[in-house]
Amino acid sequence: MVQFDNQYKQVKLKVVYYGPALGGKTTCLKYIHRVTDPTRRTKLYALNTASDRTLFFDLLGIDLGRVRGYRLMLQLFTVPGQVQYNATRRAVLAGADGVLFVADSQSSQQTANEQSLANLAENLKANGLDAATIPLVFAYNKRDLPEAMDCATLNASLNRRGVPWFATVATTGEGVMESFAAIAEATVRSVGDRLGLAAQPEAMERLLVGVRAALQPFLGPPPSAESEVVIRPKATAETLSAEELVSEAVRANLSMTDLNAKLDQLGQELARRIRQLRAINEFGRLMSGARQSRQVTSGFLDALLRELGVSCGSLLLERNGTLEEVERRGLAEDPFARPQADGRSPVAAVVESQQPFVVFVDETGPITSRLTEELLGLGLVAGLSVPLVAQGRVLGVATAYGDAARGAFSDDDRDLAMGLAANAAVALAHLRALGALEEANRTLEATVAARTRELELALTQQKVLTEQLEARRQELEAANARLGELEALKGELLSYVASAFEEPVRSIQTAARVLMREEGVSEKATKLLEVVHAEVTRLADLIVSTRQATVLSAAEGGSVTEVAVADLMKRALSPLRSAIGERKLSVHVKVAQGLERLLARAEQLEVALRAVLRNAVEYNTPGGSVTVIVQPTQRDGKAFTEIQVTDTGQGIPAEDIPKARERFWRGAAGEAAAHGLGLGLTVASRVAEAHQGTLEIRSEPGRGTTVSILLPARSTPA
Ligand SMILES: Nc1nc2c(ncn2[C@@H]2O[C@H](COP(=O)(O)OP(=O)(O)OP(=O)(O)O)[C@@H](O)[C@H]2O)c(=O)[nH]1
Ligand SMILES: [Mg+2]
Repeated sequence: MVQFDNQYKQVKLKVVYYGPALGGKTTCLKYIHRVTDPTRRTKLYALNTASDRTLFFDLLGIDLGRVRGYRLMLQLFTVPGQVQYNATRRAVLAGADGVLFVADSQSSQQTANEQSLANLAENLKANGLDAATIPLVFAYNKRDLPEAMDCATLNASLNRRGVPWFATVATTGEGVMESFAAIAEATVRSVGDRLGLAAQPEAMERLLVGVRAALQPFLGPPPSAESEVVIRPKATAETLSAEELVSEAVRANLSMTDLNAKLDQLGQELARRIRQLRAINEFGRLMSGARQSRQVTSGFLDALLRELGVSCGSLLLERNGTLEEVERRGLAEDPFARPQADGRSPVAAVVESQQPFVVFVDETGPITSRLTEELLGLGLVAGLSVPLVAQGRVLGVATAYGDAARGAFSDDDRDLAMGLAANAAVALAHLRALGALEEANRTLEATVAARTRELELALTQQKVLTEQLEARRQELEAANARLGELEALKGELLSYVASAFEEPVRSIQTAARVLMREEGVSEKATKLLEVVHAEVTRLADLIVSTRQATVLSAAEGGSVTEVAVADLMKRALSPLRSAIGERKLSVHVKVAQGLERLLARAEQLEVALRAVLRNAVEYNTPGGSVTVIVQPTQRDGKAFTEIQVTDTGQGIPAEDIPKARERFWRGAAGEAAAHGLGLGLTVASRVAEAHQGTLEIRSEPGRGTTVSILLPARSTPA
């Protein structure tokens, strides 16, 4: 009875080795176990007595490859040959899909052979199986013994259905695999028939070719001996007499072996999982060292195909919203990348859903779609597409294709592919981020370089400008110095000319005045003398103004010397004597003790004092007085020497006082009098400042004006 196991996607076919006691059934299974590929078979489960006589049965699983996506697993059972174990034989025979009858060729055993064959027919019937149709093959064993009857005789007496038969020597393995291949093929064919393949001879043939191909490698000389699992019971066969007990034990043992087989499969699956994890890990390690995306894409597809055991596949990466093929192996074109009936390709669906896509085409079934047709046209039956997802974004799709020999992709295959794809996606995302960073760096460097060049240019330009500016400044300074020199020269010349002219002009002025008062001067002469006096007075005023102007232009110049206050007063007042006399003014001079001598620029101070005195004389009222006091004083806690000049003139209105120091200001009275150039107070103020002092003006209109030249106290010699 065919058993479908959906969990492991496999079909189990049960073949029972039947025959007389000691005929060689167990020896056959041991041989098959020994020669088959460990990845193709389970362990050999045996529950035998100490003398190797089968107590219940022996069990061996053989993997024959895939059919319709299911793994084909042949389970080989032996029965105990001893007559008394019939209940066990019947139980073991239940659900058998095929029988291999091991006959003992020795003539002494012919009766036992015949009895066993009859017993087989009975037990098949008891299990609802048809002895006339069940797949059956004969092995005429122990051909090496001298007592062996010839095969024709054995065949004539035993093989009434005319099924395939083989001459075997189980101890050496002769004919064992051939007879096994025959019963395997007969059983698969019978199962195929029952699964509906009878109507599709080509599909059936492909199935059988697969079975033969699976067994072909083992039809050769045997390798060295290998251990099998032997479970030896404590009790002997003789203690188990009750048939019920035997049946019970058989059932228990059947489930035990079934569990053992499952355990074995689990072990194999675990080993497969570990292999997968190793592969994913190893791949992840490789990818972490990748420096170029080509290394990742090519390495990934190669690893995927290698681990899945296929040779065809492709890798598409998402770029600007479309999928571009970057790798392809073993195919002229990629069937999953082509749009299907709904206009969409399977790979596009994978990108959208972020889920894997698995296809298996049953070559024996009807062609259901264009995709199926395309796959079969390329000699492929299975396809598996997985998305490359990193940080929730699909970067691409990888697809692997398998042929009929490889069979369908299992859940394990899908998990493996997803694991590899996740690693590749992370590696690609990492490389892309790295690329973006490098690009940003390059842009930044370029910007910095450009800005640096601009700055360097600006700096060079600025340096040139600074140099030009400095040259201009030096030129200007030189011109200024020359100008200063010329100015000083002019001042000196003017000062010299003015002082040289002063005395003769004063003399002419005095002479003219004296002559005008003389008795007997004709009227005509008096008129001429008045003209002379007026012109000379104007000339004297011009000289004063010129001297003041030269002082003003060189206020900081001149050296400090010791000045006798009495001399200073005399020199300052001397040009004013006639004006004082004319106005009948009285002049008083008071000098505080200790201030008889001052440290000052003598020429300047004389001009300043004369200017102040001149104002005091000219703007005075006739008969008034001019008082000069030289005294120590304090301003803001600092000591000063004050030269104070007070007149009794008309005074300056308060609002005009700030203007009194300005050049050429003469006040309303001054304008009327039109004397000099109005430089007097300006000059006095500049001279005071040149001595680090100041000029103070106080006035009471109608009563008089007081002007003080304040010089720092240190101006007094020690
Ligand atoms: N000379 C020779 N001895 C064989 C051959 N096949 C099996 N034997 C021997 O026959 C004896 C019985 O073989 P088994 O394989 O245990 O027989 P069996 O059919 O399993 O017997 P039960 O389990 O008791 O039914 C063993 O000693 C084997 O070594 C053979 O082809 N030639
Ligand atoms: Mg046995």
